[in-house]
Order: sequence, then C-alpha cells, then structure tokens
Amino acid sequence: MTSEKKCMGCGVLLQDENILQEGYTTSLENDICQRCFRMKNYGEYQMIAKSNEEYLSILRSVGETKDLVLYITDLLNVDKDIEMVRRLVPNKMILVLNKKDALPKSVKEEKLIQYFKNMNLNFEEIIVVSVNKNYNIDYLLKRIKYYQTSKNVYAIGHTNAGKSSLINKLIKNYSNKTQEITMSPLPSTTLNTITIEINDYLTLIDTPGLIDSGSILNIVDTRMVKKISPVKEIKPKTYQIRKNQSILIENLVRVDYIDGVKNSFTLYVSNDLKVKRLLNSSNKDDLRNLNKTSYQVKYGEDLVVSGLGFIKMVDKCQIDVYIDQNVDTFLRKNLI
Ligand SMILES: Nc1nc2c(ncn2[C@@H]2O[C@H](COP(=O)(O)OP(=O)(O)OP(=O)(O)O)[C@@H](O)[C@H]2O)c(=O)[nH]1
Ligand SMILES: [Mg+2]
Repeated sequence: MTSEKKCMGCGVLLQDENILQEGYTTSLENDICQRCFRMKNYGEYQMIAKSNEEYLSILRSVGETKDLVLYITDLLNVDKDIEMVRRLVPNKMILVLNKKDALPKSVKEEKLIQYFKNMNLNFEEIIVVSVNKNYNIDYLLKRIKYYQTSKNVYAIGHTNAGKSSLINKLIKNYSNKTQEITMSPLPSTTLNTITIEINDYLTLIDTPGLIDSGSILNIVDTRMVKKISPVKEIKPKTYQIRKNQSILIENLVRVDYIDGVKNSFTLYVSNDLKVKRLLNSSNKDDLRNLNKTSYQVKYGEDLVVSGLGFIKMVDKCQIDVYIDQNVDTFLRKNLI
C-alpha cells in the first residue's frame, strides 16, 4: 500500500509493497523509510539515481511563491550554475556559504563574500556559516527573521551543500522538536520537500538538491566518497612545479605541467587524499589512459575538479588534466 505519509527523513511517500522502490518500509506505522533507517543507524548509504527534471520543477514552484529562500552553497563546491538557479528562483534570497570549517582558518570571510557579490545576483545578504561547527547560525536566524516575507522559508541548493544539516541545526537550536532529516555524504539524500515548523513564526522547507552530473562523487565508491568529503580543516598542500612535472591525486586525477615558468600549485582537497608530485611527467601511469583536457591557464586562476576541490595556480601556464570522462573540470578566478 502507498500511504499519504511522507518519510520524515527524506520526504518520499512511504510504501510497504516494493522493497526495490523508494519509500519502502516494513510497516506504514514507521516514520522513516528503510533507506533512511539504514543511513541513520548503520551509516549504510544507498545511492539513488535521480534526474534533475523533478528538482527543477520544485525550484520553479518555489520561484512562484513570494517566500524568502536560503540558497545553501558548499564553499568547496561552488556551483557553476548559480546564475541559472537565480533565474528560476527570483525570490528574496540569502546566499549561505557553508562548510567554512573545511577551509583554512586564514581564509578571510570578506574575501569570500566579495567573490559572490561580484556575481551581481541580487542577494539580500551573503552569510558565511559552518553548520558542523555551529558557526554564525545565530546570526543567520536573525537575518532570516529580518528578511522573511511569510512564515515559510525554503532551503535550496546543490546536493550535498548541507541543506538538511542546516535545517537540523535550526531545529535543534531553536525548537523543541526531535525530528531529524537524513543527512549523508552521498548526493541525493533528500528526495522530496520536507516541511518543518520551527515555531509559530517560522516554517522551514527542505528541498532535494540539484544534481551535479559532472561531480566525481557520482563515479566513486562510498569509501572514496567519505575520503573526498572533508570533515576537518583542509591543510592546503603547496608544490613548486615546473615544466614536465605532474601532480597526482589518488588514482583520480593527473595534472601535467606542459608549459610555463616555475609555478606554485596549492591543492585544496581533503587531507585524507594522497597527493603525489612526479618530477618527471614521462613516468608511466594508468591515469594517462583517462580523458585528457588541455587548459591555457591565465594569471591567478583555479582548476576546479567538480566534487573534489580545487588547485590554486599562481602564474599563467599550460596544463593537461587527465580524469574520468564523466567528471567536470573548469577554470575560474582564484577563490581565495
Ligand atoms: N565540513 C563540513 N561538512 C558539512 C557541513 N554541513 C554539512 N556537511 C556535510 O555535507 C554532507 C551533505 O550534507 P546534507 O545535509 O545531507 O546535504 P544536503 O544539501 O541536504 O544534500 P541532498 O539532500 O543530497 O541535497 C554531509 O556529509 C554533511 O556532514 C559543514 O558545515 N562542514
Ligand atoms: Mg538533504
């Protein structure tokens, strides 16, 4: 039977008929589905492949309200399509830059804020937070109260940005509810909207995240997903690098320095990932069989590897990047 009852963990309709389909639970008396139960209690993550179509239609319907929207962004995985989302959702919006704890303490907040201001996307305010460290959450709540246009406030953003984590933090800090939305390091944890009344004046609505089809998280196993997702402050690794040298990250990415002056590459990736510099690029390596993209890097650009992190490069140069063909890489102006 399919009920009208939604799973409190991920938002899908509960059903007790088909174990292979989402929303399955052994008994409709339960509040959460079996997938959420396993993630919460055993850390057993189950990936669900989703298309972005449903999510885009959820975003469009958010855009039809006049309610305040929180756009949650992971500072390590800044969206490429932030502008597209802004067009779909023209509401009053606070940009929430999450996971500050994962960046080195030396990174200045004002600099991050300025970077996003320069996009001219008309946010009411840009606020840096760390949900894990409970950093700036009180201030965020104050500003939510200040900008909200009705009781309802939506949380939107890419999958894995920390939307559900943020809402859970707000529930924990400011309400007497015990409900907990499911959180996980895998993409597409939340499957449908979840509405939570914090108090008489504030109802938060969690939404599923937009999928980044080019994220490296889509192609690695759960063990590697955990390794890639930083839980501690990243200790950036800097390498002086010259022509004919290479940087390798695990067996995931290879960057060959093809041409340019002696340069400095700083890697912002999880500390758990093994990084190696080859002093001679001609050394054989299986990574060479992966898809190759060549970049002409301008002065002061980052190479972003979607879902993994980024390499801050100082001088202009030419590089070849080898990576699985389904993973996106791109250049942008230095974030930090
Ligand atoms: N380092 C760090 N990790 C965080 C923070 N907030 C959330 N995370 C982690 O980010 C991952 C994703 O969190 P979720 O809350 O499930 O993200 P979501 O945006 O709801 O993702 P979907 O439901 O898939 O759209 C989890 O592994 C969290 O532990 C933070 O402040 N710092
Ligand atoms: Mg979620």
